[in-house]
Amino acid sequence: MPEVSQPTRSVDVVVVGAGFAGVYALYKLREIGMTSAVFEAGGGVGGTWYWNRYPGARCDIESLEYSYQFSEELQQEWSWSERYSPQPEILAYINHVTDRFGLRDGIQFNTRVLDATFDENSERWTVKTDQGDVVSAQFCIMATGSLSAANMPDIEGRDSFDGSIYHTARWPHEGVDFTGKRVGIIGTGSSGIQSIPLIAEQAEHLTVFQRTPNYSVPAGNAPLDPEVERAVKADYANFRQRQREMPFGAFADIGPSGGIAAEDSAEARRARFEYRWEQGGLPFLASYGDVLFDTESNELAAAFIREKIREKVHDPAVAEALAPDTTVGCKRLCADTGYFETFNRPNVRLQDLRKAPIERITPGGIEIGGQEIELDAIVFATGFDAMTGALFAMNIRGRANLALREKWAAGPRTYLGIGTVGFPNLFTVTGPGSPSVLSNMVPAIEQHVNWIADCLSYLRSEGHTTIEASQSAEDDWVEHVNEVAGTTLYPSCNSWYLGANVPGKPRVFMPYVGFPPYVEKCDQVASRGYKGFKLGGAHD
Ligand code: NA7
Repeated sequence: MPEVSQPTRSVDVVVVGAGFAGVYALYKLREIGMTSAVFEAGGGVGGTWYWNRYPGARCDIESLEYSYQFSEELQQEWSWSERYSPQPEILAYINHVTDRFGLRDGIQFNTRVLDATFDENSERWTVKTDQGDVVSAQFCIMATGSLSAANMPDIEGRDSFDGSIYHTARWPHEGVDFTGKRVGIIGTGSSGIQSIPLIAEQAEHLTVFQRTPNYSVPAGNAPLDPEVERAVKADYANFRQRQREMPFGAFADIGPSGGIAAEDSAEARRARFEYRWEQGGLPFLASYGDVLFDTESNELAAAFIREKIREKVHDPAVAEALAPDTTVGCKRLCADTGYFETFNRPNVRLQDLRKAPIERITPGGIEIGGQEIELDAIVFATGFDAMTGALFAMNIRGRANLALREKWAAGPRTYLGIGTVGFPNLFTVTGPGSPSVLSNMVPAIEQHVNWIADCLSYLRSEGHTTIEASQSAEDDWVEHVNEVAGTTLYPSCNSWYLGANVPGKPRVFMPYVGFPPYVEKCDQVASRGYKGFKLGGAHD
């Protein structure tokens, strides 16, 4: 007999997670007069910005854009100090928002949701936590984040290491002092590329274990120009509108993109790439309109970055090892501050794992080719089980006791990235099948939470008790997401967008490419009475 626990509490909505999505969901639920229970595994708000406290952690979207827009007062009163915000400032911001809108008392911290089960008779979810809560709710909002389940590779001997082991996504709150230490860092994605220059400055010696070299463009971070801030704040609504019209919902003022790289003259192309390089960060991918779509244009952009790497890195052999040969932008492009230059330091060594992989971790370090590299500390900058990891960490069961993990065993299947067949009244914020990580996350979160709140109000006013994606809408949406991804170069490398970084994970492109049209599609679905969803209750 399965253990039956009686709910200790009954609410309209359970929200899982108190990052940017969960905090705003709580705000909206209160606004529409719905009761809620919000559970957060961390000891505070912030989600990814609560956990990722590694040195150099910083957003790759500009501060004035990576922020909420639901309150004009909030937009006006908050001041960012840098063009790209460092993690402590983003964490301070989300804490400010939580307190300014009186939301903290609605969140239960240090509480991990273990289980969410839908009962077809009562049409309610029962949610259980590791703190013994058993809550009955009509709806569940999974605000669990796209990058929250850390990927910790199971390397032989890991537990035998005598020194300290860290993961960038679980960084100690008190910080780490690497002074006098021999440090090894595994991983050269965004977290590695941001932290390596700072760890190198502090450690006695740093060995960088690189499996795949990565493209990175200097972020061009700087103190936020007060003139820029004044201009944006003078007409924030217009700025947000420009931002909404951009392909990734960000970089409102980077200037026109477009054109075909291969058709420009070599001089004009160099000038265009140089301009974007100087501009810094992700806008480099907007050098031409076809960089993410056409192999030849992509290779021209990639070759430009490789040339820059060769200019920066003094040792030609190290420069070659650092120069990627894959599609640029296929893995998320990194934005760095002094990354490649770090390899000119005498205390930094690059260990190219393509030549010889890690054999094992030993009590004294990392063994490669029968040789031990002696280390006092190992940093795993090995990323996340992205987009589905945090959902699968819970036991989510829908109709007929179907587990979400089973339903998505061959890859996530959703309608609009918001709902999935067999799991009525369960919403995913920026879930797989929505633009999520291929858009500016905070506005994407607001758009989803607004849509969900409007939907809940509609269901209530029309007397519906359930909402569930229809099979045909879900099938069509999954096909559409795959079709659009197939027109791009995204599926051409082993990225976390595809789940390729986690052994055994099905290789399926998870985010939806197409931010501005997506918002229109969501609005159309809502305005047509939630077309593609089955609404139950009122007229059944
Ligand atoms: P990423 O981008 O997934 O990078 C993880 C890095 O760790 C990447 O270089 C991986 O190499 C490497 N990795 C992962 N597993 C291993 C093993 N077993 N051995 C050696 N190297 C390994 O994660 P980040 O945290 O840097 O960034 C994630 C996102 O956060 C980023 O895109 C921004 O959106 C913010 P691989 O490339 O798989 O060969």
